Amino acid sequence: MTPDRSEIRGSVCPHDCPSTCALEVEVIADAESGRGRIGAVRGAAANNYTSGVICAKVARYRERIHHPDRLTVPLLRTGPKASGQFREIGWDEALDRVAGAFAETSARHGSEAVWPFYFAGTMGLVQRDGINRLRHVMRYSRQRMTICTAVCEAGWMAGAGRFTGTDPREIAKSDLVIVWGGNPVHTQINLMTHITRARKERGARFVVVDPYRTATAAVADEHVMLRPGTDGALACAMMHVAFRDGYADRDYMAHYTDSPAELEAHLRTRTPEWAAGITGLPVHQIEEFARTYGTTQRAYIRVGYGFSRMRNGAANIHAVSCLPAVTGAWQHEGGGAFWNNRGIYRWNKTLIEGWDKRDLRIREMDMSRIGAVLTGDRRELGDGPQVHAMLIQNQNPAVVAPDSNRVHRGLLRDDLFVCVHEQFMTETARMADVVLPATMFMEHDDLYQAGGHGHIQIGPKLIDPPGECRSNHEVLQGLAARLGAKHRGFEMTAMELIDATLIASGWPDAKTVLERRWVDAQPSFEDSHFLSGFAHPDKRFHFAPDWSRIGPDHARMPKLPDHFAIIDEAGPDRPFRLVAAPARNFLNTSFTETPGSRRREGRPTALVHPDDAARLGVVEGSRVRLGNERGQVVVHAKLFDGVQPGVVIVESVWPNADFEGGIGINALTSDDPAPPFGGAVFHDTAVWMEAVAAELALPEAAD
Ligand SMILES: Nc1nc2c(c(=O)[nH]1)N[C@H]1C(S)=C(S)[C@@H](COP(=O)(O)OP(=O)(O)OC[C@H]3O[C@@H](n4cnc5c(=O)[nH]c(N)nc54)[C@H](O)[C@@H]3O)O[C@H]1N2
Ligand SMILES: Nc1nc2c(c(=O)[nH]1)N[C@H]1C(S)=C(S)[C@@H](COP(=O)(O)OP(=O)(O)OC[C@H]3O[C@@H](n4cnc5c(=O)[nH]c(N)nc54)[C@H](O)[C@@H]3O)O[C@H]1N2
Ligand code: SF4
Ligand SMILES: [Mo]
Repeated sequence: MTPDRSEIRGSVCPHDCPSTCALEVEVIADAESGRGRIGAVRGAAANNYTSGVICAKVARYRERIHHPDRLTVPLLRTGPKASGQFREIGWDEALDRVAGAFAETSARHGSEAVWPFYFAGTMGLVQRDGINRLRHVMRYSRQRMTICTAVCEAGWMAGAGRFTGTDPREIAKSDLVIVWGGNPVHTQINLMTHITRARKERGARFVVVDPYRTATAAVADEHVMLRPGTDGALACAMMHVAFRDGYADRDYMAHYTDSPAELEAHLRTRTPEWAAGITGLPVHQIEEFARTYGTTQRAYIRVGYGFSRMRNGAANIHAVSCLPAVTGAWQHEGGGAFWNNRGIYRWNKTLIEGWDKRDLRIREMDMSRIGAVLTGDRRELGDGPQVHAMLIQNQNPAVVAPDSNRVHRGLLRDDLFVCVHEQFMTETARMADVVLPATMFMEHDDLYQAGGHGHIQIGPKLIDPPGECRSNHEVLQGLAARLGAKHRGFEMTAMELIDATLIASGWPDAKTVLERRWVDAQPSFEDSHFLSGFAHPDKRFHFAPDWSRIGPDHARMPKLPDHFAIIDEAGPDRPFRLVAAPARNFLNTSFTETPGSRRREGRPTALVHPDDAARLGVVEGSRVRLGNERGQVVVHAKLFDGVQPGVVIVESVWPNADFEGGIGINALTSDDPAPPFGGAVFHDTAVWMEAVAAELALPEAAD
């Protein structure tokens, strides 16, 4: 018998994670059938950000890609919506039905009644963003991209003006590393490689600012365990100490910032005592943290996404980003701050997204408010038509969008046609009229940029997909042909789009990138540290941003960094602040289908402070009900002293079906848009909590 052949091929992790790991994949060719399958998946050692490390869930990828529950054929709904009753149909019939529904909707209600919907289930630029080409050519409603990064974008842009920052590989040269509102042990493990290097080689101090003792905080030298939504107050007090005790770099500020004198005057009342009252932190911890930060030149702040998911998130991100501009840490190797590198890639996405056909007068609706949109909220619909048809790719809004109860009411509307293109029968797919089977990243070609570092990479197709799966690009081509949507991008293969986009954007062509494996696009030291100026016309960092340039809801933003008191404060009716942070073994809802991840996560769980538990009669492992005006969920309690009393953590995002009652954590979260630009506020939720009495086993009723 001939043995199976195996070889190691290069790839890129496509998941929605700042690490965008360079992968080495064992591809095994079956000796009999010749079909490829995936063996071990490892991080590429030669990539100096990935450094050979990847997370465990992707190392186990064969569990996901060769999962018996993969969708493999198009399906048509035969029972009521969400009944799970479907029958198999052919691709031609499926695409005819979707195109037919879109054409009919456009004819009856206007093209804005069609809302193509997507997010970052894959981060590949071709397969993720190609849906916009169909949207723009057909004049369908536009989508405001708010669910993940909008609040960070607003807060970071306000001060620095450009999405880049100190190269994360420079962390190895830092003496103080602060992970602020992020949990890299769960969400981007590679960051820990660079932090570990700094600790080993330089004895760097590692501090985590987070409302709970995450797996990252547990390994840090110090955990600053503040109340959720109070980072602005902490940052202000730190800057107050810097001015008061002489850690502020006045020469730097005079040269590089807009209004240091106003800032200093404004911060005079923002004392550590003031911040202690807001953050719940002891005064001495704020003083000491401020002194450590102020006296360390090589101080690196890794700004996470977590603390942006608040109504005051943009103000808090901005306040934290002011710290290195006050102390001048930007000037030093290993110093400064970093949120995301998306500003460095200068993509020309005309071919991928159809920018030449984009018309900014067409209605744009907030994706985080999909529930509001689909239930007819005029604040989103404007004076345009109701949405009557959708194609959903790379997102699972029935689970991940805020205010799930409203989202479900919308998705279940009888006068709404929904096509979901998916890898698995997600809860969104179950609510659809037509379900199309999608390829996974090793089954199609795509181009990737990294948010958390500076590499451009190509992930080529390595194996054939199971059954009849098609890539997003192929589905869009099929719909375009039926709808008469004309654009050069529809005529090209994915690899041709990759090649042409690279060249049009001034990068090496696809062949070169494939040969070299990656292009290091990190700007120079000067540009990454903003030493040639910040990215505003006056070249200065803005302590006093012009928020009106950032978003429409700007009038109430604080003029200078502050505690912006608009969060969903706890009160007598809802005494707890809920944070719904990412779980380690899931990635959003991806991997909730793999047995290895499910086993490790256990079950939906609330981390409850022992004092709160004692007061409510909650014991380890018992059931608790969390609720507010939007909904209620039941989870099991785990007693945990790594939070302040009054704060509850539920790691996410479990499918709704895993909760008693069939509704998950986002039944509690709100779709209030965070000012000034919008954005979802997943960690800004006040709830009540009660113990659920253990059910008595009742005898069956006799008749
Ligand atoms: N409670 C709570 N809710 C949250 C968050 C939280 O922290 N707490 N985080 C929020 C954030 S930051 C985000 S970004 C969202 C993310 O929410 P989602 O975008 O829904 O999350 P993902 O699981 O990354 O991807 C969604 C789907 O894309 C599919 N997919 C992957 N690749 C492809 C492909 O090539 N083609 C097609 N057609 N489908 C594909 C996957 O199978 C998966 O079901 O969730 C948000 N929701
Ligand atoms: N394993 C895993 N990895 C993931 C994901 C996942 O679901 N699971 N999701 C991916 C996606 S889409 C994204 S956007 C990234 C997000 O990755 P991160 O940047 O890590 O952001 P979050 O996951 O939202 O939250 C991180 C931390 O912020 C904390 N936090 C919440 N509120 C506050 C606050 O007010 N102040 C402070 N200081 N901290 C606060 C939370 O407690 C949590 O520990 O991760 C990606 N990677
Ligand atoms: S750490 Fe992030 S990018 Fe790297 S393999 Fe895991 S999910 Fe993918
Ligand atoms: Mo995200």
